[in-house]
Amino acid sequence: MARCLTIGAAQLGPIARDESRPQVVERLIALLHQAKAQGCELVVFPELALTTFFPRWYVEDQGDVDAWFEREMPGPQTRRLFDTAAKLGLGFSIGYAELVEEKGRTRRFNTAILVDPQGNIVGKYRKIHLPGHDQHEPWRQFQHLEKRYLETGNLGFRTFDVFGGRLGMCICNDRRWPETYRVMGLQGVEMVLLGYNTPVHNPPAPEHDALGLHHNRLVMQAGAYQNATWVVGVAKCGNEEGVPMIAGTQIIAPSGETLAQAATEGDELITYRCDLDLGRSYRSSVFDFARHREPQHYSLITATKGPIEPEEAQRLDERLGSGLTPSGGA
Ligand code: CDV
Repeated sequence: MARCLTIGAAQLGPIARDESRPQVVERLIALLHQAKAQGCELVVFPELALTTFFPRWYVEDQGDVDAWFEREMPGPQTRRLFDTAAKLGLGFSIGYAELVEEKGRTRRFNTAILVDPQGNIVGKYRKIHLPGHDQHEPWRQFQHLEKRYLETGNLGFRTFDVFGGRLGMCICNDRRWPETYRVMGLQGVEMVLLGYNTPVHNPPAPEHDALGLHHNRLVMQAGAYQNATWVVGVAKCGNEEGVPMIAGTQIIAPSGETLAQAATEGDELITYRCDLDLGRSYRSSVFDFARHREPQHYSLITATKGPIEPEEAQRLDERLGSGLTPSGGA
C-alpha cells in the first residue's frame, strides 16, 4: 500500500514591521483552515514566519532585536496556532527566531520546528548556513545581518520518523548547499521541509538578481533528485518593507520534478499528495549510496572549509589515507 502524505505548502506574502504576532497568527490559521478543507495532513510555513525579516536592519539596541525572538514555543501569542492545528488534526512546521538560555548564556537561533497533529513538537532544526555579514554595511540598500543576530545551529541535520515517513528540515540558505541534503540523504530522508526569505536583489552580486527563481528551483530540484527525497520549499515573499523577495514555493518529487507550485506573491496554499515510496527506485538504483558512493575520495569536503591549492589537496588526501597514488606516481 502506498504511503502517501498530503502536504500543504503555505506561502506567506510580506509581514510588515508593525504587524503583531496575533495578526500574523490569524493569517497562518486562515491557511490551516484552507489546508484542512483541501485534505492536507502537514502544513509547511516559511522561515521566520512570525515576524518581518528583521536581519535587513541594523539595530544597535539588543532589546529591540530581541523583540523579534520567541522565548517559548508555543508562547502566549502562538498557542492559538498550536490549538487550532490540533483541533483540525493537522501537523505543521514553522520557522521563527528562537531565544534560549543554554549552557549558561543567552543564545539566538534561526529555528524551525515540526509539530505533530496532537500539537507536540516532534522535531527541531537550527539553521546552520547563516548568510550575510556581522557588521553594519551602509553601502547596501538593505542589510543581511544574520551573522550578527544569530548563532550557527547546533543540532545538526537530523531526521524524524513521523507522519508515516522520515522527514528532515533545513532553512533558506541551507538549500543552496549540497551537503545539507546529502547528510539527510545518508539517513534515508524521504521529505525535506524548508522555508525561505530570499530578496530579489543580492547586494554583493547584483548580476545574480535576474536568476533568483532559477537558482531557487535548481538547488531544490538537485537536492531532491540526488538524494531521492521530496523537497517542500516555501517562501515568504513579495514586497516586504520595500524589499522585494522571490516567491517560487514548490513541491518537488524525488525525480527532481516540481509537481506543484505557487502562482502568486502572497499568502497562498499549494498542495500535493506525496507518495513517500517514490524515492525507492532511485535509492535502489542510481543513488544506491552503499553500492556506489566512494567516500574515501570525498575527504576534502570535511577537511577544509574554504578552497585550497590542488597540491595541498593531494597531500591532504594522501595523509587522510584515501589510498591515492602518491603525487608524481601516475
Ligand atoms: N534568508 C536567507 O538565508 N536568505 C539567503 C539570501 C541572503 C541569499 C538565501 O540563500 O536565500
